Amino acid sequence: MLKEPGLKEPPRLPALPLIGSMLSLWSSNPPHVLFKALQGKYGQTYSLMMGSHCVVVVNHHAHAREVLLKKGKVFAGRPRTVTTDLLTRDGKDIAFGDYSATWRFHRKVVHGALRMFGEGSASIEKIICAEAQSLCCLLSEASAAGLALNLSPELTRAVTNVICSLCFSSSYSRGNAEFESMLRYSQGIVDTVAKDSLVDIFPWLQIFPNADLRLLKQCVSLRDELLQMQYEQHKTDYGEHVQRDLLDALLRAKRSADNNKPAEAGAESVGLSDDHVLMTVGDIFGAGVETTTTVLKWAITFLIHHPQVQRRIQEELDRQVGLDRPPHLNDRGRLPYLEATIREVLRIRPVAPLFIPHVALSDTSIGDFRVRKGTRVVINLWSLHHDEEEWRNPETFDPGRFLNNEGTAVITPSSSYLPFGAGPRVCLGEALAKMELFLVLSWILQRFSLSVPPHCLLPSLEGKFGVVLQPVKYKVAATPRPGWERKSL
Ligand code: HEM
Ligand code: PLO
Repeated sequence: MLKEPGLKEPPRLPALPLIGSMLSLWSSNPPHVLFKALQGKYGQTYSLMMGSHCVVVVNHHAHAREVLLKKGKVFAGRPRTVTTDLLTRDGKDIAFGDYSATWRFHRKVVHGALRMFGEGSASIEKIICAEAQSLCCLLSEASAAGLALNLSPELTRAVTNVICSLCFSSSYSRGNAEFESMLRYSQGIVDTVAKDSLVDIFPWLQIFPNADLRLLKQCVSLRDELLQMQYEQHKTDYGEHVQRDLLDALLRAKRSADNNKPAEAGAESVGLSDDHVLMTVGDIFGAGVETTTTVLKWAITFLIHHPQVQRRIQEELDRQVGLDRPPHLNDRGRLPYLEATIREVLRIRPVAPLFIPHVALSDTSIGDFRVRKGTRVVINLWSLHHDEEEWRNPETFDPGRFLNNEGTAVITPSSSYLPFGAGPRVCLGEALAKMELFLVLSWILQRFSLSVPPHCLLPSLEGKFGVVLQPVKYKVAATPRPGWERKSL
């Protein structure tokens, strides 16, 4: 055990044998809001018991940075839970997989492949723009017919097609039965996985009938069927010299690991089972779809609440891009107000307000607090992004806080901002997500103004907490902007 002098135990919530701190956690508030409020009584970093597991909750950026960056490797573990084990065949993926040589190899292969097919490739911009265009055509048809739309399935399809093309070189058309099935199973998984539900805290509850667990198992087996189909197809069509997509890249890495030839010079020779390949591509697919779609939905929710922000983005687009061409990725530097708006959306409604829990891989410390090996560490990003000491009026949606005084460049005004995490477990899709958010929002706002349909209430700004924090369903009216009424899209 760590015997450094001066280290002390973090303040601890009351705990009873077996049930842990459950009585103090009983609340109608979602966990990120409750954990923020508990700082008042216990300080910024405190511990609690979830069943038999010790959990340290971190609410301040200095301690969060120590966990993620300074001691990133020490805190790079992940806990095993009943629901994530079901989703990932016992942690054979990247996001929920524990820190190991196979995990490091995996992350490296996927990171390289994402750079090759995603961020680093000109064609990804074309793919995103094609999806943005098809989304705009749909808005135009709906508006001509005087219809308001629930944009959620349409945004999901656009984002899914980008990730499908990256992972499998395929895409879905509107109304495709496989896509409809994917929408249902993915929502089922988001609603039931990794929420610290009772069965994750008390694994023995599995022996009793449990509706959530049943739903999760059904959804996971539907997802696995779709992934397996793609995998079989790719194995049949695989050619040593062409890498079409991420699945081909994983197949190549697997084959060279199987032949005991490291995929790259210096890489460790660790095996990749079929399950590892399937679960990893499942991760990228799931993360790729649910996160970016959720941010787009939050962005539109806040834009509807703040028409003046919409107008300012549109003025910037009119000035910098005009009416004669669509926005390109290399316009990003010329559109600081849009960039600032995206940053503010990611601040005010972080996709993963509690990240995925980290685990201490050895005895260590956070600040002056002793942390034992095996302790789970929850970073409360909600507290970081709503810290009154760091952000003026943190509950107010104000993109201007991310601009310099002249309004000409984006800035990050506080260190208490980590929407994609940091360190060894930093998000793998940050660059791709930023490209998608920028292109989809700029295409839509260049052409349309968004509002609630007449006689409807503004959409709720309260999210539904799950493995991602999602906005509730609502309808949007899209009105073509002057100059775009009859223009071919
Ligand atoms: C992990 C945010 C989009 C793939 C994470 C984490 C956060 C995050 C906060 C957890 C970090 C931690 O536990 O310390 C976001 C946001 C996104 C986004 C805000 C969209 C705006 C994506 C996309 C992909 C992706 C598009 C895939 C292409 C992943 C993966 C992990 C991850 C694989 C797990 C990394 C690991 O555990 O090593 N993301 N993400 N994300 N993200 Fe993202
Ligand atoms: C989303 C539902 C999918 O069907 C499966 C899936 C895989 C990876 C998960 C993702 C879900 C939710 C968002 C997660 C992502 C891995 C990293 C990402 C948790 C459950 C974040 C934001 O941390």
